[in-house]
This record gives sequence, C-alpha cells and structure tokens, in this order.
Amino acid sequence: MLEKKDITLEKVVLVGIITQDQDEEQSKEYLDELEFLTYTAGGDVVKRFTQKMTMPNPKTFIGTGKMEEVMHYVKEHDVGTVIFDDELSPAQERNISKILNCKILDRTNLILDIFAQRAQTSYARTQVELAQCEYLLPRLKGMWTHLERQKGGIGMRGPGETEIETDRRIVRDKIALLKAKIKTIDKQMSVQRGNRGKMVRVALVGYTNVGKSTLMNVISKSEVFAENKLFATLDTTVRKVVIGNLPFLVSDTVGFIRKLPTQLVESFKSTLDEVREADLLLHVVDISHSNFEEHIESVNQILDEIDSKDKPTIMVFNKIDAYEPEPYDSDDLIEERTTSNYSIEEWKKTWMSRIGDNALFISALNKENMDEFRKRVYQEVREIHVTRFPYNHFLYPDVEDIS
Ligand SMILES: Nc1nc2c(ncn2[C@@H]2O[C@H](COP(=O)(O)OP(=O)(O)OP(=O)(O)O)[C@@H](O)[C@H]2O)c(=O)[nH]1
Ligand SMILES: [Mg+2]
Repeated sequence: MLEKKDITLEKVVLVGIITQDQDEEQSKEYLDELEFLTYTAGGDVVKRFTQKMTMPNPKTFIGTGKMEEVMHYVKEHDVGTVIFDDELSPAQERNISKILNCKILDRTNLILDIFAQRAQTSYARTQVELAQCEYLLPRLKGMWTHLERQKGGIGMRGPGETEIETDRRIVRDKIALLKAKIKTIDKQMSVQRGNRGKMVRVALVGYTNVGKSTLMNVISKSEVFAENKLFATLDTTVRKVVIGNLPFLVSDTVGFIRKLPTQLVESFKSTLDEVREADLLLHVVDISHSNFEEHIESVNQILDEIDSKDKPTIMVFNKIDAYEPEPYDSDDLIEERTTSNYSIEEWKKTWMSRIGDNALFISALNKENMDEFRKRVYQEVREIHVTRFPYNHFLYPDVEDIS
C-alpha cells in the first residue's frame, strides 16, 4: 500500500504565521525546520510567505489578501505544493485547496509522508500506515477530489490514493486490521525483549538529527544508518555494548520533533516501548543548533507523553565541534548580550550546572570527550547492574580503573 519511490524535486511554497506567542524569530526558525522537512521529503522550497495575525483565520488560515498573493505566486511559478507550518482543519484544507488549486499539506502531513518514505521494515510500515489512516479518516470528505491524484509526490503516498472516493468505513476496517497486525508483532517483540534478561538497558533519545545514530555507531562499532536528513532512523536498533567488561544494551530509536503528530506517537507506541522500558536514558542534544533549548523541551514533552520523563537521564550535548557562539561586540551599548553569544563554558554555568555530572559535552563525529562519556555511562550502568546481580559486584572495577 505504501509507495516508496524517488521523486524529482518538486516546487514548494511554505506558509507560516507570526502571532503573539510565536514571534518573528521563532516563526523563522520553525519555517527553517519546515524547509528541512520539505527537503527531506524531496521538495524544493522556492518561496516563503508569512503573515502577522492575532489568530489564524478559521476559513483560510491566513488572511484573504495574503492568500491572493500566494495564489498569484503559485500560478505564475507553476508551484505544485503549498505547505503550512501548523495543522489545518479539514475545512481550512478544503477551502485553501479550492483557492490555490494545488496540493495543500500541513506539517503533520509532511512528517507522515517522510515516515512513509523512510519506513523500511514491515513493522514500521504498518505503524506509519496506521497513523496515515487515522489522519485521513476525519478528512476523507471531498479532500482534493477535484485534483488529479495520479501525480504522486509529497503527501500523496499512502492510503489516500485509492481509498479517497470510497467509504470511511473501509478506512475504519483498515485501521482495525492494522491495529490487529501491530498487536501480533508487538507480542513477538515483547517476548524478544523479555529474552534479554536482566541486562541493563540504555536508550538514546533526542530530537531528530542530533547525532543519536552517529553516537550509537561510535560506542557499539555498529553500522546504523546516519545522515544529515530528518528521521534517518525509524526502526529501533538494539546493540550490546561492553565498557570495561560490563555488558549492557543500547537502543537507537526514532528522533522526536516539535509537534510530532499525535497519530504518530500513538502508532509508534511500541517502537517507543524500547524507551519506556529502558533503565537509563541518554538524552542527546545538538548544542550547535540555535534552538537546542526548545528541542530539549519538545523531547521532554514527548517523554512525558510516554511516561518516561522521570527515568535516570544523562544529558549528552553533542556536536561541540560545530558550536559557534554569535560574535558579540563589547562596545555595543544597544544590543544586549544573550545566550546566543555564550561560549560552551558559559553555558555550563547556566541551568546546565544544575544537572551537574549528568551533563556531558561531546562530539560523536570527531570522537571528542568519548573517554569521559564512556566512564560516566559505565558508572551509571554499573550502579543499576549491581542492584540486579549483587553477587558479581567484584567483576566490575571502579570507574578509575577501567580502560
Ligand atoms: N558536526 C557534527 N556533526 C555531527 C555530530 N554527530 C553527528 N553529526 C551529523 O549530524 C547528522 C545527523 O546524525 P544522525 O546520527 O543521523 O542523527 P540522528 O539523531 O540519528 O537523526 P535521526 O535518526 O534522523 O533522528 C549527520 O550528518 C551526522 O554526521 C557531531 O558531533 N558533530
Ligand atoms: Mg538516527
């Protein structure tokens, strides 16, 4: 059912709004991320439109005048897809689609599409398909029916294509079927997880593209796929890692993102079981990203949603090699110095100082500070390990003595 094919770059226009709780700078960062998502999905952003408004227009999301501007641009430049940064209601989507006469997607849609492209195993594909069906269900009526659906491309993968004209009931049946299929696989997976015995389980979590898979490869000498695109990893990989004689399991799993569609969190619940059942979380952060604090916040929110926010956690600030504070002119009396001008040393004195030795600063790419990382993880894992196997405590030396 899911299509997986390479598509040529299609022309895309992005639309976002600037509101009271989302100022211009934030809006720009969100659109930057949306552009990265679009690129990951195989699109080429040719223009962005933003509008300041107190609240979105219930009919067309942005105002009528702005919409006309977008319409002219789309016509003139032969744009195939317009992507909105926020979730559109089914009615908004219909209205806008009529005015612009091209494919209309929102952030959720785009993320679902990327997941559909990237799902490798039958399990991941089933989960994505379920999320797509759940997203589609309330939107079935009259969605894009006036458009040619044969074109394919971004947002056209998945159940929408064939079932659009048919009954909602068919989609509902399909949802039931997919859920049953997932349940069966879940059972097998939970048995597998059970077979791993009492070994300590560590999970890498974090925003997408922060370097989780790269770190996994460094510590486990495995070959997990890592690349500079969002959601490179969808399926969970579990590897045995040994530090100073002490074996434990590390899992690398799907990255999180701001406004991760709830349908996806729902259907990826079992993938996320790996996180839920972990003894220790390594929360990886890309400190070179200007928005990393917000990323931490989004990740914490999702951890909360899957009941995992109170687990022992080590914060791993990665990509220190790429961190560059914005230059600050100390003679400048107007512009105040902000956190964007901080060096890493200064950052360490902020809220980060409160996490104490549960904050590590590394570069997985250049293997910087990996010794410190290994030692800290060893210490933590050992502490959990000896509670389970008290009789072989002596096997594991103090952290100072491991090589
Ligand atoms: N400069 C720098 N780049 C890094 C570092 N670690 C990872 N990267 C790069 O960041 C990009 C993303 O790395 P991944 O390991 O795929 O990130 P991920 O967190 O697994 O991403 P998803 O699976 O997509 O969620 C790749 O291009 C890596 O080469 C680092 O320490 N420094
Ligand atoms: Mg990855």
